Amino acid sequence: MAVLVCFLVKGDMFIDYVEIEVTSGRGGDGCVSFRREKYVPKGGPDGGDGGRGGDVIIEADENLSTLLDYRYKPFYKAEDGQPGGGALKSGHDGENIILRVPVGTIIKDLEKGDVIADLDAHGTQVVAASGGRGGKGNNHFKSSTNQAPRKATLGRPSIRLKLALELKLLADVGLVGYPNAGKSTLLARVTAARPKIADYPFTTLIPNLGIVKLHDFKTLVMADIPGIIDGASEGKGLGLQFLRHIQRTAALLFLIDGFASDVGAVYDSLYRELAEYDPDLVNRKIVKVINKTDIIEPKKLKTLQKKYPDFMFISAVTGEGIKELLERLERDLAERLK
Ligand SMILES: Nc1nc2c(ncn2[C@@H]2O[C@H](COP(=O)(O)OP(=O)(O)OP(=O)(O)O)[C@@H](O)[C@H]2O)c(=O)[nH]1
Ligand SMILES: [Mg+2]
Repeated sequence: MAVLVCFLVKGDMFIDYVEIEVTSGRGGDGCVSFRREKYVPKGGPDGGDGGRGGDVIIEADENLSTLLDYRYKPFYKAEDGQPGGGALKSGHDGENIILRVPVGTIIKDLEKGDVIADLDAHGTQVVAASGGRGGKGNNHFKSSTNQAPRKATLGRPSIRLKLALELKLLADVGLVGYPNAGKSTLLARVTAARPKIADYPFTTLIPNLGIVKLHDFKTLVMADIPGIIDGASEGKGLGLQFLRHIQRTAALLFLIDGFASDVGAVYDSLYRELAEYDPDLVNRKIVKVINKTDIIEPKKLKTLQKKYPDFMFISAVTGEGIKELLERLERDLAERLK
């Protein structure tokens, strides 16, 4: 896991969605042939069967971290089966092809809109397009009334599919918050990731991952995603498309700018947007955090702390409260981090 994420964080390009076209192999045709031997004028039928076409298989591989390669090479075809031959010779089966994708890749049939597979463990496979069966040789069609059948069947056709490959990041904790709340600053503070940080909304346009080092060499993966605003579930701002990256995190960290005029209202609206997108999202550990304590007047800070006893208070810039926050995450995720 650690290797996978390091690569992602360091890579300058992050590809999480590609469309490809795959074609399975066609089945080889059955053969029409008759035995020819010396002194046997009318040999029986000996046409062999066609070979099976190759499958297109997709397999999750923990050594991969991006779908980048598929962007450069979007077409894949498995080998066709060979036709059958005389003397009952079967045609060779076409070779399967195996496309390797990172663990956490979801495969969709673009035409039907169905999810074909959700490859969430190393080594899991799906046959995306099966090869065509081989045709039968005329040997199969011999009967008492027809000793010399001229019939054989054709191999079954190949299957061509347009697929979408979509990679969900596998993170333990997802940061959610309004733009400018300080999510990327927090990620940079607690991990080696260096996301772009700036004093304007929507600085983060693609998700960033970082590894947080905890006690006893334990680590957790934190995902920083673009800011969410009111109405995001109806497509406002950058919309909620990035939420799919935190669909599998064990915990969500709601980060709220302590300067917000109404911290409670910000929390409620973030919660609502997420619940509208997917009720399951808010059905997990939620850690509520107020950021930027360094620029909140001490008196106002005290009032906030009293008013929101279930929130943690931090400054991603000075590091205040960060140790406690990490300890809290370690406790909350103890089961998962074992
Ligand atoms: N004073 C102070 N400023 C902070 C703190 N955390 C973040 N900031 C500032 O707030 C601004 C926004 O920070 P970012 O980390 O880019 O915010 P973000 O939530 O990632 O924003 P988006 O990517 O746009 O969603 C930057 O100018 C940061 O320097 C903090 O604890 N204290
Ligand atoms: Mg950001």
